[in-house]
Parts: sequence; structure tokens; C-alpha cells
Amino acid sequence: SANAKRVLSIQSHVVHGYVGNKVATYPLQLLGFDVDPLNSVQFSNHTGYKCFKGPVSTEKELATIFDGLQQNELLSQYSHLLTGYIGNPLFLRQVGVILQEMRKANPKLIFVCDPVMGDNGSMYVPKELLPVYRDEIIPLADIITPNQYEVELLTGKEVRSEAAVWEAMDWFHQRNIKTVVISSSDLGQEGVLRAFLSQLNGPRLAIDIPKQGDKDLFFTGTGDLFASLFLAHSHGNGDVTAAFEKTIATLQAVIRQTVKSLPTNSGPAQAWERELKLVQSKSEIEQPQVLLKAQRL
Ligand code: PLP
Ligand code: PXL
Repeated sequence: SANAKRVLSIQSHVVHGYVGNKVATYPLQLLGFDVDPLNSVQFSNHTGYKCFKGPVSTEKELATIFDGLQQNELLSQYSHLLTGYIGNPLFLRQVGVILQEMRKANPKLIFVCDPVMGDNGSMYVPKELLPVYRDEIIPLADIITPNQYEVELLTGKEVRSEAAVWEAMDWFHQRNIKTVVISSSDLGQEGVLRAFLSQLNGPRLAIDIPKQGDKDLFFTGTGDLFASLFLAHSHGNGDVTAAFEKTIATLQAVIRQTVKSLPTNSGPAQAWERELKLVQSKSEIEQPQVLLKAQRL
């Protein structure tokens, strides 16, 4: 099926809130993709709450579900594999096995890998995931969407300047990854996040993103949303600049909706109050209004 837009999305499921498959599915569907969510965990809520409860899938369960898809000859229907938060190295290694089978069924399959490991200098997955991502999974990806800290982990080098960003980009390109998007970094001015994109034999881009809300306000699931939006907008057309700009435009609009909904003057916002207002952002997902243009570097 040459014109198919169907994503196998291997990420977390949360009953309450919007991270992982819960934040990726709706935007992909609104943008015309069939989404087959395969859940790496089923938690009550994301791990930033006071507690979280629920089962973690094993590599055996992943292999079993995939076996069902394969035996029914469904693999050729997938145009994309998208992976996000995965909490166990054996499960991640099994994703590599699955990818090879999907590529046999569709040699044009696009693998979008968000190597979710941590943020702001600390890892929130077991450290054993790093070598599996670096040596086994990332080299198979077409598009990767790490944040600044994840780039540092993967390349083994600090990224404290823009020169270091482009060196890191080349490190990935040397490993045959066509498109690298650094979804956020602290290399902008005060109060500004800077995102970067580099394409092998293509442009180098940056977008400055003004932080919204109070200084200490942060959101969970923004990286997952970024990866799903970029997958959708980069499909088909060769215009990676437009894909980057639309992704940031929608992300900013979702954050704006979320900030608008927060209670005022009542101390730090609770985790449940900071859940992304995804459903309320339907029009901004369908019709991104590009306000921040990419700089070509
Ligand atoms: N938070 C904001 C405000 C962003 O604009 C972005 C990306 O553009 C992110 C978070 C995504 O970053 P991360 O991948 O570190 O979650
Ligand atoms: O957004 C990353 C993410 C995905 N899945 C789960 C999480 C988080 C971040 O906290 O807890 C379950």
C-alpha cells in the first residue's frame, strides 16, 4: 500500500493524562494517519505525580503481540514505526528485532525514534538503555528527536555551544541518520528554548521558542507530542523547514491553551493541572499558524 499513512506507535499508555501514546495518537489521527498503539506500559498517570501504578510490558509480550500482526500479514501496511518512552533494555532490544521484520515487509518504512532517557542533566530510565539506543537502535533510525541532554548521552560529549550542536549532528549523520531534530536546548537567550534540525545533505535550521508562563513552569509529554507532530508534518513533502515550523507552532499553541487553563495566584500548579490541553487544541493541530520561522544556518 504505497500511499498508506499508518503508524505502529510503541510508547506508554497512561489512564489519566497525556504522555506517550495518549498524547501521540490524537494528533496523528487528526493529521490523517491510522495509528496502531502498542503500549510499553499501562500506568495510572505519568511518573511526575506523587505516585504511579501499573504494569510494565515485557519483551515477551511485545514479541507475542507483534507475532499476531505478522501472522495476519499486516506488516506491509505500516508506513512508520514511532518509538518513545521505553523503560527496559530487553524490551528496547526487541524493538530492534521488530523493526527489521517491518523493513522486510516494507523497505520504505520510516523509523522515527525519540530516544527518551532524561532531561536537564538527569536520566529517568535505567542507564542500561543508553548503549542499546546508541549501538543498536539509533543507527537504524531515519529520524531522531532527542533533547539536548539525550544528545550528550548518545554522543558522549557535552553540548554547551552551537558549534557542539553541529558536531553532534554530524556524529549522527555519520551513523546514517538522515534527519536529526533536537527538540529543545538551553542554548537560547534567557527565557528562550532553542530547537535545532539538521538533515544529511540538507539544511541546518534553528527556531527560538520563548518560554511561556512562570519561570519554573514545565510540562510533561511535550517531547512525545513533538515527535508525533514532526512525523506527520515531515511525511511525503520534502519541505523539512515547513515540517519543523508547523511542529513548533502546534506545540506552542497546545502549551498556550494549557497555560491559559492554569489557576492564577494559587502557588505552584499541580501535576494534573499541567496536563496538556490536547483535545482543546484540535484546530491548532489541524491548521498550525506558523508564528516562529526557522533560521537557516
Ligand atoms: N517544552 C517546550 C516549551 C518546548 O517548546 C519543547 C520543544 O520544542 C519541549 C518542551 C520539548 O522538549 P523535550 O524533548 O526536552 O521534552
Ligand atoms: O513524556 C515522557 C513520558 C512518557 N511516558 C511516561 C512518563 C513520561 C514522563 O514522565 O512518565 C509513562
